[in-house]
Amino acid sequence: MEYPSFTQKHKSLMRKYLTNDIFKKLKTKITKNGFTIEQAINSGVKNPDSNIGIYAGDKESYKIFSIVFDKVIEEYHDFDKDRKHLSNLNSEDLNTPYLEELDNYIVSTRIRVGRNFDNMPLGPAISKEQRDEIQSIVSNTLSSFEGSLKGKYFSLEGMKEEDRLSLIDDHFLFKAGDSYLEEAGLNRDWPSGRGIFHNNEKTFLVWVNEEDHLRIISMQKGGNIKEVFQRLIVAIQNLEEKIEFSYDEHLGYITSCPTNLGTAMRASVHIKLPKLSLNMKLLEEIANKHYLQIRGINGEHSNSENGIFDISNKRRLGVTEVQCVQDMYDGVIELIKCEKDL
Ligand code: ADP
Ligand code: IOM
Repeated sequence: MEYPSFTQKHKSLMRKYLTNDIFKKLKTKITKNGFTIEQAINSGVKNPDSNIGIYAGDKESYKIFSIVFDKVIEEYHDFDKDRKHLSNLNSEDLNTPYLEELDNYIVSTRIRVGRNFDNMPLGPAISKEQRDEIQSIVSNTLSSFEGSLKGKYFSLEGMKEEDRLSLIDDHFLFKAGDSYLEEAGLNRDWPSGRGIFHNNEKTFLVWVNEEDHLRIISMQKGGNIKEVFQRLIVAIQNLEEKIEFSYDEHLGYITSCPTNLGTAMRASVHIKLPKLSLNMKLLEEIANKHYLQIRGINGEHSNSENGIFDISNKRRLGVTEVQCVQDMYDGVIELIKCEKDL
């Protein structure tokens, strides 16, 4: 196995920290699920524009390949490896007052967490049978949900193409053929074992077997962030009563991409900032100050359209769930103030 031939275009954190010397130390190591450094970095090698470029095949990957993972994690989350991860799911600790004016700017709010079964490899190393088993356990568990969380599971296999495309267009479902996931081994056996659960209002959704075994999502129109958070927390607690998820004292919830470790939470708004969109330097300055990430409105690696951006918390590890949402809210308030002043 040779050191990858990186080019000037390779800009990921993996590329930054995977020196030839480190690669030599890691290239003969293998986890119990048969996952290697070559598989871990394949996405970042084949997709030079990857931001991170490295995935874990299992919890053990974070230990065996720690010389590179620790550096990526430290830089992305601003998290030093001797700190312990902390959790706070109490919505009363949020300071995110809902102001009607927010709805003039915020089109929709979405908060999601990733979760992975404790007793299974992560997506990049999972087998078809294991993936199918997860789908079956999750869809059965969700079928017992009542009240406002009651809904239906739709497997991707057998879903009408027009229904699939309309769920994607409306921002409810993941896309097919993502090249970053493809090269990470996450699209194997597609579409088998994948699907989506949602309630009638499509305010509570669960993705099954995309980048993580589960993505638990709460979303709605407008900017009532606390309401979205509260719904999500109830859903997480209901699921955690039935399924044991992979967790580590230091790394928090274990996820396939190191950006999602910790809370595995991304709290985002789709927000109209037409004036700021003409001054990206200022937009980025405010985003950096509040630890925010700017995405386009069709998911990761997409572009903004008509001055609408996806703004979300960047740090997820070493900060609590409440802090993730607070980062996003505080930054959004400053962005709106700036938009108004322009
Ligand atoms: P993830 O949040 O799981 O990392 P993506 O960035 O790929 O994934 O986004 C997944 C989908 O969620 C996309 O269709 C995206 O447009 C949608 N989305 C993200 N944030 C919001 C939001 N605040 N409102 C509506 N849709 C959103
Ligand atoms: N989460 C993952 N899809 N992403 C960070 C990939 C990348 O840009 O390396």
